[in-house]
Amino acid sequence: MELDKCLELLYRGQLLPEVTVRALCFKLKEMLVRESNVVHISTPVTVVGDIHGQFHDLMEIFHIGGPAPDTNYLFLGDYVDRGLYSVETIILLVALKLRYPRRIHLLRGNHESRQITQSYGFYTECLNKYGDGSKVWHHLTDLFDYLVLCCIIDDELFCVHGGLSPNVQTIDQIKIIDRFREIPHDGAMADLVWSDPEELNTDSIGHREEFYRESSQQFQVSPRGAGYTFGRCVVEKFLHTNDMSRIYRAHQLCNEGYQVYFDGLVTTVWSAPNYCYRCGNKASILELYSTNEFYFNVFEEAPENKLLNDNVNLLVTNSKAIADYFDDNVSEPPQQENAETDIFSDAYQARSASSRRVEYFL
Ligand SMILES: [Mn+2]
Repeated sequence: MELDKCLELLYRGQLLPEVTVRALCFKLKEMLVRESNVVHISTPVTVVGDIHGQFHDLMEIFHIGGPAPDTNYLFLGDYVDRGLYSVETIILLVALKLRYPRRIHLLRGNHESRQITQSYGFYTECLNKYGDGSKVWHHLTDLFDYLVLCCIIDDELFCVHGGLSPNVQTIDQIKIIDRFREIPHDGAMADLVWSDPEELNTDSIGHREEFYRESSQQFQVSPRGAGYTFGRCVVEKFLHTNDMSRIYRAHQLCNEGYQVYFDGLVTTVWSAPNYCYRCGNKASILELYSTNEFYFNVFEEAPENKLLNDNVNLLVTNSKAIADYFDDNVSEPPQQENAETDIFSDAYQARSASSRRVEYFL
């Protein structure tokens, strides 16, 4: 299928046939295998944080940020899981990367992983939209192994999904990681996609807590169970060692759409408004015009999500309605009835996905 024809269908939120998805993934792997773990790009570029399958909000991003390829985009990862349209979201981004390889850049997030996607919705969504026998999830998760880990803008802005690692002092150490694999549980590659900055709460610090202050600025075990939290000292040392000025990353929900740490040395960009259709947060994209000129373009959820919410609310408040709505001859054991009121459960996502009509186009 012609790439432009694919894009036309994908922009409308339609699914491509499995054979086309396989071909797109194969082509993109061919392209990405030649890329370094760390790609270098220049401003102007618009930086996008987590999307998590919120396809309508991705459309909103192109609306407010400008369409590709008129606007250059750097996506910081976490395209899949949580939202209801991970498949549509990731395949559109794959096609855009193939069509405009120098204007679209896709980093790997911690959710671009076989293990994580089996727990947070993407695996189930693939099976529900393409059928139990389909290999779409395999094609896409195999592709994830090829995504690059970091990006450097104008030789001084370091971009990564999560953050820094005690195993990484220099950019060259990132460049020698063997990234063509599942995200490991620990080590440099895991830390880059899992870690978080942690700002010291100066209000609560007294002289007796000097020891705490010192240690909290170093790497600490992360409450996430993977990666580390890291403080200002770690950031300053990394930036100085590598002659860079700032770090941009995603990976953490921000109520205002972005969050600035350490007087601007680290910034989180979050691009999933009303995350999971219930968090009520704003989202942003970061428009970088040059190294020191930028604008956080803050936005709220797409109107289509509101309709989705209304449906979800209606459904979760009326179990009879759920039964009728999902009247698709799938009998569920009664003990699972509670699961469907949690719209984030795999059971709910599976039923929701299977209730939508899947259309195939050649
Ligand atoms: Mn993440």
